[in-house]
Amino acid sequence: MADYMKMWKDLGMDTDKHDLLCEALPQAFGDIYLSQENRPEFMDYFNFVVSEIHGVRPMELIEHQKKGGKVFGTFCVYVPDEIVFAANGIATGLCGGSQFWVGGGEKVLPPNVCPLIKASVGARLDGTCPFFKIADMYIGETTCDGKKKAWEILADEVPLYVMDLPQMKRAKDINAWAEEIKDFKCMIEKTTGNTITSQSLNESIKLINNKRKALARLNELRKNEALPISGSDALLISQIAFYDDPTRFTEMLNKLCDELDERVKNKVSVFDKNAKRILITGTPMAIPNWKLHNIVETSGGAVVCEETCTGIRYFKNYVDESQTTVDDQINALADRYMNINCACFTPNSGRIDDIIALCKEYNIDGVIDVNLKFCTTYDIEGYTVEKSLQEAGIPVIGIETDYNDTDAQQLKTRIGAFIEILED
Ligand code: BJ8
Repeated sequence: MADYMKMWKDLGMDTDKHDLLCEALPQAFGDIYLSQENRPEFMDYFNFVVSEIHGVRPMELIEHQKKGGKVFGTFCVYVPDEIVFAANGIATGLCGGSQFWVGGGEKVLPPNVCPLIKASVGARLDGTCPFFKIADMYIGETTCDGKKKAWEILADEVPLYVMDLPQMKRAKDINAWAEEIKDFKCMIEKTTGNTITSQSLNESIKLINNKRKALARLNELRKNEALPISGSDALLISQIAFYDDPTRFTEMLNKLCDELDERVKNKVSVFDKNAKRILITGTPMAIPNWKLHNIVETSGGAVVCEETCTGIRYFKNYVDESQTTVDDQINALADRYMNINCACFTPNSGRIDDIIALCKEYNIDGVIDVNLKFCTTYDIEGYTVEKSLQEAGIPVIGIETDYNDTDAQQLKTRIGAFIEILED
């Protein structure tokens, strides 16, 4: 990594503590990623983005601020990035995915809170992540109880705006979400000093749709029998999508997909033909949480699809680009976003339908339903997920884990045994 020490110091980060993270990350990345065989050449771009994770993009965000632009940190795929970009702001994902930050979160949160929340709070309080320092404002949302209460703690640190997400999907809830997006638009306009027009919103809708289309293209390629890319690499790309510049990311991902098209034509696979095709469903895997994919893919499995917010839920469905007034565009945004099936909603049968459909589309041999410890909504919904899959005759295993590596060996044994029993 180049020398970004001055930038980190200027941001008020705890650079001594941050050095420990900078030492650990390349090792973990090397062990999990660079040790894979036959990776696509174009993964070099994504390797570079990770190797400079606390350098290149933070610098760009600071440059944007120097020109008067604002940066908004988000924690959930329901927050419409389109509104932020339409006001010449930048939205960047902030969810913490490392055990490194959990201790910092536990200083103010009870231990029985999900690690994603603890890591996100810890990254801010410990001053060990530039993204958390750079963001002018955090955008929270009323999804799970843990997040809702964590916003109150983070609000002492940084301006924090909370979007009130309905928890059902009746027509009146979709209307309520459209109203909430309108309020969000007003706040973003006020904070950035820029007016959102139908033209600027149309451009940002296309910008984010194009990112979704590139991610969908990548995932289409994973339906092939010869798998041109590993699930670990696909997860990494999805994680990077949350913070990289969207135009550059889309361009680079499409270039990678061109290479993968060639691989498919030539039947180049990164897995042995006997590898079992696994779908992962459940809680999101924020960067650098690569644990489960690595375990699966070193135990005879190939992850070919993720029904998670760092997978299909992030990019499925596009916003209608044909609307010409801001009000109609906001209704189109509300329609698209309320199509996401998070366990925070009740009922959430759309998610079960999605999982069953994905099993067919991706020719899945078995499903791993993963839950981050203390995530109550996904944990409880796991009962219905597993029951529905069993009724459909699809093998499934439920896993609960966190960011700690202490259960890695035990998980390896359980997942290895599960993959072993899957039929050819
Ligand atoms: S749309 S999954 S990104 S809320 S923080 S719910 S793991 S206890 S992240 Fe999420 Fe939006 Fe839903 Fe997706 Fe559970 Fe932890 Fe809560 Fe979490």
